[in-house]
Amino acid sequence: MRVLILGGTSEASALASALAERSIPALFSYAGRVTTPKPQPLPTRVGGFGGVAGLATFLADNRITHLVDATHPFAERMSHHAVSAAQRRGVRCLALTRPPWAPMAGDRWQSVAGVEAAVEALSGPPQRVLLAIGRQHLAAFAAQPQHHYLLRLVDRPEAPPPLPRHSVTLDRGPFTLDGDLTLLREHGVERLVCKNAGGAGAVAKLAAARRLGLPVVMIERPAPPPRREAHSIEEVLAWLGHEPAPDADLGV
Ligand code: 3Y8
Ligand code: NAP
Repeated sequence: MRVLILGGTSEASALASALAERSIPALFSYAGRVTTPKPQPLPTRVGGFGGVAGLATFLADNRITHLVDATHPFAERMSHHAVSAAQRRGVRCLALTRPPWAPMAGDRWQSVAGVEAAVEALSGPPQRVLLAIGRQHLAAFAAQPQHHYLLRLVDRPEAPPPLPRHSVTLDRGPFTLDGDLTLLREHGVERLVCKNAGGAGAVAKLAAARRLGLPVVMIERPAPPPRREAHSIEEVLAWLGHEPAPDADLGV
């Protein structure tokens, strides 16, 4: 057995630790989106594979028997490529993912279908808006230049984003309620824009928004390809034929 984990999420990190603790032969993969990705307890490769064909070749060359797609729910292309490459090579494939967040009492969510719809939702008078969607889609918000944007990024952007009024806060999650309450209060944030990532790593901003009564533009996730899914480390270990140790704390 040799496992390839497509990473970049808290769940991927938890799975990497679980496999390393059991000495299950595995590799970890990052796209190379940030300068210093979190170290993993597994041999790690960084960078794209070169499309479906490149991933299929990688699977064959590295004698991968099981592919776990533990990428983020918005890593749409990678998830489609994983299913296609695994089918092409006859490699077993499983997605480790987390359910989307659902609104709770007190939430003021406006659900939108994608980044363009989120931009459209910001029509109106100037506000102070937290854009907690990373770096890859910032330029789209230039269509609503009237707002002051607070950008939360992992790395400082090489060039300033095309937003006339903005400030940057550098931070990588997982985030905390106290930290996000402080951030929203100190910057006088009036509205949030975020992706429905699910999981625990980025949920703090939603609890903070609820506490402060702030509206949230929630970008709903794209539909994943037809695939087998797991929502816990235990399910992945069972799929691999390795039952979890009885005393293991495998919460993610
Ligand atoms: C490179 C690898 C771990 C994994 C930690 C999770 C939690 C913290 C919350 C906010 C939202 C955002 C962003 C976010 C979170 C976790 C998880 C998660 C959101 C790292 C990481 C990589 C990336 C890539 C990066 C994207 C960006 C998205 C920032 C590591 C830290 C906004 C997604 O500068 C860039 O180009 C950044 C790109 C893709 C989305 C975007 O479009 O910009 N993640 N994030 C991975 C690779 O190279 O393969 O260093 O850990 C991982 C994590 N980011 O083990 O603790 O599980 O989701 N990541 C979103 O949810 O909207 C921040 O600010 O509130
Ligand atoms: P994406 O748009 O779905 O993928 C674009 C291309 O990036 C893929 O076709 C592949 O290149 C490469 N790639 C993506 N993930 C990879 C991985 N784990 N290992 C090797 N190559 C990878 O992906 P994305 O949304 O940019 O996400 C990139 C990374 O950031 C992933 O690890 C993801 O889990 C993490 N992340 C993303 C988000 C988000 O909001 N999108 C949030 C948190 C973490 P080739 O075609 O060349 O193979």
